[in-house]
Amino acid sequence: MDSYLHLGEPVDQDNYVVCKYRVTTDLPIEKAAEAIAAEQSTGTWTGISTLNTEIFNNLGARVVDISGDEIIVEFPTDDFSIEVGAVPQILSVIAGNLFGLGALKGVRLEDVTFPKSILSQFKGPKFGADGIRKALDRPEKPLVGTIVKPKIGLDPKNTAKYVYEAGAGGLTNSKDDETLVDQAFCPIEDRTVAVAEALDRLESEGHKMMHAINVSTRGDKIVELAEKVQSWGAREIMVDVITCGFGAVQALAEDPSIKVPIHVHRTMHGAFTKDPLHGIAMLPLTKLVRMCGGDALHIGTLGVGKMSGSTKEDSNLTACLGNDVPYKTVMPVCSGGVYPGIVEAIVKKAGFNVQIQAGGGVAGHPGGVKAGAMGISQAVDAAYLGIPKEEYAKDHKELAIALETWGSK
Ligand code: RUB
Repeated sequence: MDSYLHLGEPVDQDNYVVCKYRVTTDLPIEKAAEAIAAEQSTGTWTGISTLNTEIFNNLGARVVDISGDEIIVEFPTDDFSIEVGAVPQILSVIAGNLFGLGALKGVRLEDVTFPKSILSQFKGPKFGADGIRKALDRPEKPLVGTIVKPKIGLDPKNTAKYVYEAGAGGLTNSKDDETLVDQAFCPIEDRTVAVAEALDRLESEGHKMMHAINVSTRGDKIVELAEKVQSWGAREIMVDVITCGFGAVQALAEDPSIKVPIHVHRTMHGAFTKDPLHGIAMLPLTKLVRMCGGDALHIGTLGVGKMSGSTKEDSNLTACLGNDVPYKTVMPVCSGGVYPGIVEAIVKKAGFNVQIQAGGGVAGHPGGVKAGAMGISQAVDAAYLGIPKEEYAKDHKELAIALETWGSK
């Protein structure tokens, strides 16, 4: 049987799923790379009598490059299900047992690229960034949103009041937080109806806004819940993709009865994205969310806000907005410890085609939610106009107070 090592051979993006891993090991890295390729394709810890040359040559993974602690492993497309678009089996191949291999001290999936034959199995977003902008009548400026805070505890009436004040203060978006779905203190139907009334009132006052109702629940109930929430007036739904699964996003996005955008939260991702030497980087997750049909996705604050993350998230911007895949774009959501004083820095890194989003950075404003919304909207306007925030704050007191309260970067 030949080796899994095919070093120096050209990477075959057309017929293989190509993965980049970062490997930490005391073994010679070639050995570690072979162990990964074997475990994730046709091998195991020892030779086996049942593996013949034909299986090995047709389905064996190939290590095509080793540079320092980074290896490139490509998997034949025949290693993957032929059923129409199935992320679970893809992840079992590219991000499965390898994380537990005793031979490795650490291994991190840094990136993955799929051939057209697999990309074509997925439909991507129904709306995408452009569809969300069209619905909000906001063609160019960054979207600006909030997360209702406290993340749990407000009743439907006060949730709707928060949303109305946020919209009246100029925000384009708001959302449930990741832990709010259908608790007794805020039943999802009552919340959805109350928020819908607030959004209708804002629209009658000339302000278009979306609020994402969190429908994260068990797989066999999530489409039904989303249909109900839509019938109660929701203009956007939210799914926690890691806790619900990529299949949940895909089921909602591909269901013709769901006619509102899907805001994708990524809570729990930190369990495997945070360690730079072990786990899965955000980039593969971002690519899978776009394939499955998320219309907006949290990608962090490009190293500026509260959630740790390097500027490698810039690659997540490309994965959301790039034209290298046959799908609509995904609205990148920059959130997590955001406040007006860091909006300029985020927009400088991310550009205008993003959704800037703040919870504490709105609800924590000394003037209350509406003033907080005005403050961050003013920060976004300043960044869009290219006016330094300190300058813009001279004529915009809510921004001035926010800069005084939280400072700036
Ligand atoms: C942010 C918030 C979100 C985080 C999640 O609230 O509630 O859950 O954005 O992090 P606040 P990420 O603005 O008060 O920090 O967006 O990185 O997934």
